[in-house]
Amino acid sequence: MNDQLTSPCRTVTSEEVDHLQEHGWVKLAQFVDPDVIARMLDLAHDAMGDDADSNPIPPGFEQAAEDGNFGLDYFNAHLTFGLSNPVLRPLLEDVGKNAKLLQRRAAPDGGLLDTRYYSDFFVPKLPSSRKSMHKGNGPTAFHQDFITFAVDRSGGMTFWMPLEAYGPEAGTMSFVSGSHRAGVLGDYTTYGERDALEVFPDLRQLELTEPVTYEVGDITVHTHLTVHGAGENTMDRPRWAYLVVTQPEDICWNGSPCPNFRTRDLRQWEPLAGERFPVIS
Ligand SMILES: O=C(O)CCC(=O)C(=O)O
Repeated sequence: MNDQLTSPCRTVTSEEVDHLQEHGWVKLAQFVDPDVIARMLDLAHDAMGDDADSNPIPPGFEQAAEDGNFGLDYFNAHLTFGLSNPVLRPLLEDVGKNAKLLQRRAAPDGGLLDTRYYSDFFVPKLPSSRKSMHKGNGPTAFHQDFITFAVDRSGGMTFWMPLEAYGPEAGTMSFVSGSHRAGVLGDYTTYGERDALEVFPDLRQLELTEPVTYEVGDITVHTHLTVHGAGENTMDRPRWAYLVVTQPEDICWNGSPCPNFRTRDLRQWEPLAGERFPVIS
């Protein structure tokens, strides 16, 4: 394997950019070099164990984990801070360049607006048949991401990268095509036992895609206004995936508490910039 993988991703086509703009999501076939995916899978195993459930439980939450009350239903999220990792950094830089094309927002001074890094995570979905320490073994209820990220404007996107070939049995992504034009639909925690399709039945007028089948190197990208979900992982092993979240260059904090970044030293409406949120396009 080449130690200096300087170009882990190909460039998106204009058809792919149009698809994202029209439907709010796009599948990018063979977007990431499979060698890079193999290295990412190794990193994920190192960080989370072969069962994707062996990453440490934060101090003070051990009993909650024993009782099944720690973590999210959707996946076991592990923040990766990939910009400091030699495998992930070149990938994040390629993601940034492509995010700029997919975002396709004109900059005030001409050209296309740049994109910023916001966060990256390993997000294995654990087998639904087994009890786990971090939960993460349920379906991903249909939801929108926007309000969860505590930012003041739309334009953000998530690059969803499976680390192996998966089909629907793994709990792969489905999208409500065109839902990115439906406005802001609230935080998923306000839906109780329901999901966005139940709370906003108008969404049922739109096309719901089948769960996507991914070969190694295929990924999907969705905007933070696009409603999406995934089924349970019915396999007897983890569904390994990696997420990169990008934001438009002029993004600001909206002032609300957020688990994704430290807000202590920020002021409301202040740009999310500097070393924590670098421009990557
Ligand atoms: O990985 C999943 O099942 C869900 C991912 C998701 O909700 C997201 O990328 O916003």
